[in-house]
Amino acid sequence: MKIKVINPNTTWAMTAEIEECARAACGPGAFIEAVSPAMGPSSIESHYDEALSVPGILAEIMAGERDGADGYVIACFGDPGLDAARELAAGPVVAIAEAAMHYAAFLGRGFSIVTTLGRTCGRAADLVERYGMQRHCRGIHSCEIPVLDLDNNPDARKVITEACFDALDRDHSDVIVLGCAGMADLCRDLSEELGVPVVDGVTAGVTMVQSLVTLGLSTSAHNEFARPLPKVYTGMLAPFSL
Ligand code: 2AL
Repeated sequence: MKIKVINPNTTWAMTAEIEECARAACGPGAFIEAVSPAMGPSSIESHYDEALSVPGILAEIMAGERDGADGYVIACFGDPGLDAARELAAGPVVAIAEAAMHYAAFLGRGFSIVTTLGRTCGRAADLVERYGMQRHCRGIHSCEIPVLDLDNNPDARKVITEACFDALDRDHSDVIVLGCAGMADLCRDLSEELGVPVVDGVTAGVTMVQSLVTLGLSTSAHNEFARPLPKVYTGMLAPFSL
């Protein structure tokens, strides 16, 4: 089984870290390939970044279809391009905010999301509504560390840990959901330190796709997610014509 993990930002060091976490979660039963698109923002922390990450994601889905990928993970907590990716891919497509929230709902009565910058909290709140998670999500918190500083700021782990403790306390929640793919490597240690389940969307996403592929399940192409109608795209988008 081949699972393609798309880190929609173009920071390959982060992609390598995502790949390592995804491989450790799936074990030998799946071949994981993590990629960054050839075009797009170096990190995603605004609506503008997110919108401009989508063509690169869709190009990677198209390439994955040619290369025989069995399923995909979109590894950015804004879940960019998810619906469009589902229209293109034959196999299942799972995005990390979606996967993490569903896993967290199995593990306690309420979860708190701890993400990077405060300006990304609105998107996370929209996704909570989109996935019907209002009953489970007790709060969305930021640690005010930009995505690309997660690996460079020597205080990042400490700041995120404090934000998680604070979230558990303020929200009376049982579970933490990590709000960025770049936090995947912190998941185990945080869980030990906090004493509650901590869900990272990358590992939730790949194991979810692994399960769906194992069960022979994929996106229904019956109605909305049928393949897009063929038409001409112009200008820079010409390669996207179907
Ligand atoms: C993210 C993420 O997961 N990757 C990225 O570049 N930005 N999300 C976030 N809330 O910062």
